[in-house]
Amino acid sequence: MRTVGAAARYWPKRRSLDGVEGKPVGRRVVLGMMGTGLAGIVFGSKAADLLERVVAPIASRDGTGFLSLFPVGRFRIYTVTGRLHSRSDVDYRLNVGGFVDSPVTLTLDELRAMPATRMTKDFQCVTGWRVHDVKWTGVRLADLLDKAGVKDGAQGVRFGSFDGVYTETLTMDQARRDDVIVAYEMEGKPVTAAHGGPARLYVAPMYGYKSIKWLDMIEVSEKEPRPGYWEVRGYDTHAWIGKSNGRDDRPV
Ligand SMILES: Nc1nc2c(c(=O)[nH]1)N[C@H]1C(S)=C(S)[C@@H](COP(=O)(O)O)O[C@H]1N2
Ligand SMILES: [Mo]
Repeated sequence: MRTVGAAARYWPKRRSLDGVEGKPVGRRVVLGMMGTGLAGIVFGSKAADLLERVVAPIASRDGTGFLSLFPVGRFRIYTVTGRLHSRSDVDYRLNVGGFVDSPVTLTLDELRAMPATRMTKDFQCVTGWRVHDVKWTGVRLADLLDKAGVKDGAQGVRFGSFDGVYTETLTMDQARRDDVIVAYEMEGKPVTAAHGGPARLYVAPMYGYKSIKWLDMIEVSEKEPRPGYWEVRGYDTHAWIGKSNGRDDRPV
């Protein structure tokens, strides 16, 4: 497909990695995907026209390869697929498996029935924007790992998204921290589709790219897990805020 006009900025040629097609996508296709993804979920079908005029100019890469669709409140919305993804609360399932004694599949109700953790903490993207004092509610990842029973010697945890593309990883020590949760509420409300609901990861001490959206798979690995989506593209796997990616200016 030929790339038209400004679309080249949004979709620069990428190396093909993880089976992801690296083809640039034409403007019409991008808008088509946004029409389905955004208009359907966020605004209702009538907004498709408006989106063509409003979202296209807002969507931009900020020089680091991140595609920001549009700002929502104090956040920017990121999605590497170029569209939003949604799953109803009823259809949502979270699989916890891999190198564990008893793999579990949780519904959203079952996740919500587990002991909840609340915290108010910043969210910071490695590209520089930071949202102060976000209220998070969710379940400690450690509690989910305990539920499935991690086998001795497990090295790390790998995460998958129902966007079908994005992945992330943590070491077992990182995964067991108190400030790493599977979040189902942000700012006192269910995590929206734009923010990766019904449930996303929130890794408080690390840059935003660790906080995978549309989380549906937690897989314990016996070996050191492979780096995630942005990490194979050059970002640090250990993404400590202020102490990674060449940034030491913003300590937590
Ligand atoms: N599935 C998925 N998760 C993702 C991303 C993404 O593109 N896809 N972007 C990451 C990055 S770089 C950031 S900064 C945050 C942005 O979260 P927000 O879109 O809720 O602001 O999500 C992270 N998790
Ligand atoms: Mo980010």
